[in-house]
Parts: sequence; structure tokens; C-alpha cells
Amino acid sequence: MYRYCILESMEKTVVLIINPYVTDFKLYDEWMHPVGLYFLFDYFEKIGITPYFFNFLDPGTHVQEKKFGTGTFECTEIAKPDLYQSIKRKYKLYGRSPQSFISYLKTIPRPDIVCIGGTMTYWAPGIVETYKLVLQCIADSIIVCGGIAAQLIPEYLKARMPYCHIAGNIEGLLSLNELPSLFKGHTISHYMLTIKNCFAQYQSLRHAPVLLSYGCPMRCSYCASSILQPRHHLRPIDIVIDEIIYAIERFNITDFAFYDDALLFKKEELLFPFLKKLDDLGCNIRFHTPNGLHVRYLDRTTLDKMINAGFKTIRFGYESSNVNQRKAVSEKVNRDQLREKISTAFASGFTGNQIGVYVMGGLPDQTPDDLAEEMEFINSLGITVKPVFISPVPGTAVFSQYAIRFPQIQTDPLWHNDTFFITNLENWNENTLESIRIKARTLNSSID
Ligand code: B12
Repeated sequence: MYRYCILESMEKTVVLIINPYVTDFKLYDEWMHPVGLYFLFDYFEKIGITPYFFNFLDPGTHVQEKKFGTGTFECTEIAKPDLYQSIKRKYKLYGRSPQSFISYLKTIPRPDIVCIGGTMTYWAPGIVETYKLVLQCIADSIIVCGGIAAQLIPEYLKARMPYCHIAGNIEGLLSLNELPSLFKGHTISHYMLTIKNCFAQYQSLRHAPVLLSYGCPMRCSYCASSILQPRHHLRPIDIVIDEIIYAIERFNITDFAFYDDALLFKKEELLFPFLKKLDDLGCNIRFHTPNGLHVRYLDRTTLDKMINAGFKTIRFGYESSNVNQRKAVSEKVNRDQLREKISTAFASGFTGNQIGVYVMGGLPDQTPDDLAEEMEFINSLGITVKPVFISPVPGTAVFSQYAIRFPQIQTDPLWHNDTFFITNLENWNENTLESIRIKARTLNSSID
């Protein structure tokens, strides 16, 4: 089934790394980067191979630019899978045209190995589409798929991409029996990898990712972080600073988004010295935290440091204050604690518009009214409310719980889509979702 080829030497091996297409009802570039692929790129460089890189979701090719470097991607409407027929929204393939990929291939030597990434499990049809295009264009290359989706749904991908090795992560790549022995013996140290070298491949960019730590010490029952990265470790601050300086000097970037699961954990050891170093260097930066921060680690000192360092968009993972659902979200914080943290953030100088709180819809036994009431509470604090809907992620406790009622989630990742899954729960449907979205817009319009 698989393809093999004889690779003569490390220096002559040509590797192409691809960030694949995405299939979904919506996709905006809120500082999106395939950070895992940037590390993979650097790993190849460190073992003596300089790879090539093609990003179907290149943030330098926005069709429309939005605030703080964000924007929208090129897309085409595609046929809805049968499962999604009840959803009234358009289903799309996001990413640059096949023609732009074919043109790119003409500029590089013929790849021996093609590495395809992939993030959300329910974006799997986008990975398969990319694989098909690769098969058409580069006959006989060795194709490897890795990243979050490959780690969480390997069987699904294997069944649809017969000529592809499913590696998962970089360690998985090294242990693939079918790969040439060239790779064997090259252990990796995640600590030393940098995103900088892959970054250099872009023509233009308006934003960049920052990752200070890898993995998460928390064990929320809906999140797969601890399965994907079982150990939490801190990246060397000097490497991260070097990446930022590079992004500023090469692309004149001002907007940086944190990708950490738990940015505020061990902040005295990591975030604080990092911000101090940047301050000493006099960098003029705007920071954003699209991935929610843990509210419980916030205090006046932290918030003061954040506002002084240029944090412009801060998001908190509050999820739910309902006692039944708080268990599902590691008892994040209760309402009184949130109220107190928000007033501290105001005292530090943040405005309501800069602060957004994620509230999760679709937790076990939660009704739309529970969520609406939660949103009103967030609004009463004078900040922005951000409803998000549950995606059951394989390997998590919430997934196992839902798998009893919806066994399909174990075999079909399209079920994990945040826009679709919730519509199957009692009391939830497309209309309730729409009313939640409208409610959020109305509530947020009163926030300065
Ligand atoms: C940052 C982040 C985001 C960011 C940006 C995501 C992006 N793609 O740009 C934001 C905040 C926007 C986001 C949003 C969401 N996210 Co998110 N996010 C993450 C997070 C915390 C980190 C991902 C990351 O970049 N890690 C850092 C890199 C370095 O790691 P990595 O990608 O795993 O790569 C490593 C290996 O896999 C390997 N590798 C990677 N690619 C390849 C390829 C090959 C060939 C090989 C060999 C190796 C390899 O190399 C790396 C080093 O080993 C993960 C949790 C986690 N810890 O992974 C959730 C996670 C991916 N998100 C998740 C979810 C649910 C969401 C949301 C749906 C939340 C919601 N309900 O609204 C939204 C949807 C976003 C959208 N656009 O529609 C889920 C996935 C769900 C799923 N079904 O797949 C995760 C796993 C968290 C969870 N709940 O368990 N997210």
C-alpha cells in the first residue's frame, strides 16, 4: 500500500511540509498559525535537511484584512456531507487554489517526502483533499501525515489516505518503520526547536504566534491537551525573544498571539521575565490571547504587567459557573471570583472591549437558558461575552460521556464540529444557536 523510495543521503533528500486545506462552516484568521509544522520544519533543519513549506492558509494571502492583523481566507463552497444536510449554513473549503500549489511546486525540486499537518479532527476532509492533490501532483513521494488530527483520529485518516503514513507527532515520524533509515537515531529536543526558520519562508505577514510553554498542567474534562502533550515544559525565553525580534525585523510585525495552553501557570518563572526582557529591548508590540487564560492566576501585578507590555485582546476561559457544569471545566472560578478578577483588570486599565470571556455551550445537561443567563452575567460585568460550542475531542472524559449517547462520534470526526454537534443535544438546534449568537452581539454592542 505504501510508497517507498531510496533516499541516498540526508543533504539530497527533499522534504515538503504542507499546512492543508480546512473544511468548515466558518473560518477566520484570528492569528492562525500551524505552529506544530514550524517546529517540524526546524527539526528537519537541525538534522541536516532544509525543507520547503507551503501553507494553504497562508496569513500573508488574506482576501480581506481586519483589525490587529486578522483577516479572511480564500474559500469555495463545496457540497455538504450528508451528515450536515440539516445545517443551513454554507460548507466551505478554505485555502489557496490548487493552481497556486501547482505553481509553487514548479519552483522547488521534486519532493521525496511530503509532510501534511492538520489541526481540528473535523477538518479531516480538508486533509484528505490535500492528500489527493499531492498524489496527483507528486507521484511516488513518501507522504506522511501528523499533527493534532493525526494523533486523535489516526484510523479515520488511514482509511481515507491509503498511501500515507500516519505519524502523529515528531517522535512518531522517527519511529515509522516504513521510512528510510536516514531518520533513525535522530532524537529530538522540543526545548531547542524554533519557529523562526519556517517563518522565514513567508513572503509577507501581519501577525505571528508566541509559544512560551508546551502542554498544560490542567486536566479539563473536555480538553485533549494532556493527551497530545503529556508533559508541560517551558521553552527557553531567549529562543522566544529571538523569534519575536526576527518577526519584527523581517516582517515589521506588531501583532503577536499567544498559543500557550496555560500562559499564566508558573508566570514568575516564565511570562514575567519574558515581558521584562522585551521591555528592556524596547519592542513596540501588541499581544493577543485568543486561547483563553486561566482566570484563577490573575492578580493586580500580572494584569499591570500585561497592560504595560501591550496586551490588547485578552480572553478568559470561564466556561460556566453552574455547579453541575463547573466539574466539567476543572472548577475554573465562580461568579464572585470572576467579578473580582474583572474589576482588578479594569483597575489595571483594560477596557471592557479588550476583555472577552468564553462561555461554553453544550456541556452535559446544560440548557440554552443556562447559557443565556451566564451571558447576561458576563455582560453585567461590563465586558465582552464570547459563546463557544463544545467539540467532543477523542480521548477526553466529556467525549466518553457523549459517546454513550452518540456512538457515531467514535468513528466519524465530522460529528466533532462545534457548529454541528450541539444541534444534536436536547433543547439545542440551529435556531437556539442563532439566538445565542444574536444575544451575544446585542449584549456586546453595549460594551466600550
Ligand atoms: C492554540 C489553539 C487554538 C488557537 C489557534 C488554533 C490554530 N489552528 O491556529 C485558537 C484559540 C484560535 C483555537 C480555537 C479553537 N480550538 Co484550539 N487549540 C489550540 C491549542 C491550545 C494548541 C495548538 C497548537 O498550536 N499547539 C502547539 C503545537 C506546537 O503543537 P502541535 O500542533 O500539536 O504540533 C506538534 C506535533 O503534533 C507535531 N506535528 C504537528 N504537525 C505535524 C505534521 C507531521 C507530518 C509530523 C510528523 C508532526 C507534526 O509537531 C509538534 C511538535 O511535536 C490546542 C490544544 C493543544 N495543546 O494542542 C487546542 C485545540 C486544537 N483546539 C480545540 C478546539 C476545540 C478549538 C475550538 C473549536 C474551540 C471552540 N469550541 O470554539 C476553536 C476552533 C477554531 C477555529 N478556527 O475554528 C481542540 C481540538 C478539537 C478537535 N475536535 O480537534 C484542541 C485539541 C483543544 C481541546 N479542546 O482538546 N485553538
